[in-house]
Amino acid sequence: MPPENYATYREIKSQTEAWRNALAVVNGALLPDATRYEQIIFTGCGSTYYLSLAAAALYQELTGCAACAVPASELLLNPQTVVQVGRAASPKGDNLPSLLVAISRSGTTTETVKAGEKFKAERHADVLVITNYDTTLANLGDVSLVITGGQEESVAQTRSFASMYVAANAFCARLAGRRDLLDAMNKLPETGDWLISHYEAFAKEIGESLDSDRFYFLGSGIRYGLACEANLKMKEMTLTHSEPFHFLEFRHGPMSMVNEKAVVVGLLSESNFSHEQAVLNEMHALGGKTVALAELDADVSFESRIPESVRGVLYLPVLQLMAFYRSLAKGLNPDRPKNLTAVVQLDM
Ligand code: F1P
Repeated sequence: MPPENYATYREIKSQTEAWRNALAVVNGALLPDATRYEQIIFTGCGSTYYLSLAAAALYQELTGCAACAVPASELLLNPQTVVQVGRAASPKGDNLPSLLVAISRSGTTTETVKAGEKFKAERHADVLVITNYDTTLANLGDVSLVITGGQEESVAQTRSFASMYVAANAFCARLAGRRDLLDAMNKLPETGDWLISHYEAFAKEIGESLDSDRFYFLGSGIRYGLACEANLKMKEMTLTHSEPFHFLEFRHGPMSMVNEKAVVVGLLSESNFSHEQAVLNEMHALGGKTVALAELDADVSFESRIPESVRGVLYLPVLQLMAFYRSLAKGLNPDRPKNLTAVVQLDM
């Protein structure tokens, strides 16, 4: 079957329109003031938990205010282990409230909805929602950013994830008062289109090489959540052993798994390029295949001139295409990952 027959392929290839939609939604929204909050917590499940990791890191980097990311299930079942329970808003109203940013493609994942409801009721917190559908979670949000252009038929998130990620980046830039970053983000869609057309053949070649049987995705700082998401795509679509790590963590044990069947994919930064490239070079010397993505001097070079903090979405399309083509090469259906449904709804 030609790739166009798969919804996943069409969604990956058309995603930059959804990025544009995300920018328009966030630019037009009335957003809260960052200084009103004692802490900001990002939450979601699966892909949207990984998005939360990426967003919390960026929020903290841009605003200097503490932010964390927690899986919605942990916020629901073990809140004392993931947030400062003792610092909940006191009945006297003498401390600042928290802001929960709840992220979900569907807006109907039970853990995320319940965590949002509980957090709002028990902690008198505000809830800001990032989603692709105007459903349960959007109704719960004090502010809801609904990126309808990211909606999709597929189970594995590609266009949806990227659209919500762009929205989260723009949200962080706005709360940090960084108009310059928001303006720079307008160049993302055109750069994304160029990357997709320029590097699709490369993604196909790496994805289709079935002599590789394990993938490691390395990303540090604001890129770690993206490395997690790329690893999830590889698992969901291709049933291949895959793991994410922070770059320098990879030397502390995981590299024992590197051999000629391993692919080590690096989401390199500009700020720590030499430290990160050194890890890839060592893995290459150990026999692994390495793939580098970076602004310049990499197998996939963005050449975007967009500031590092808001260009993260550019890592996604090529890695999504890599998983898509591997899925086809393994005789799988990328639109229907094994054992998965698009939404997890629980009776709890
Ligand atoms: C989250 C999610 C997806 C995953 C899976 C089940 O959904 O975990 O990331 O691919 O198919 O659902 P959502 O809350 O973002 O809609």
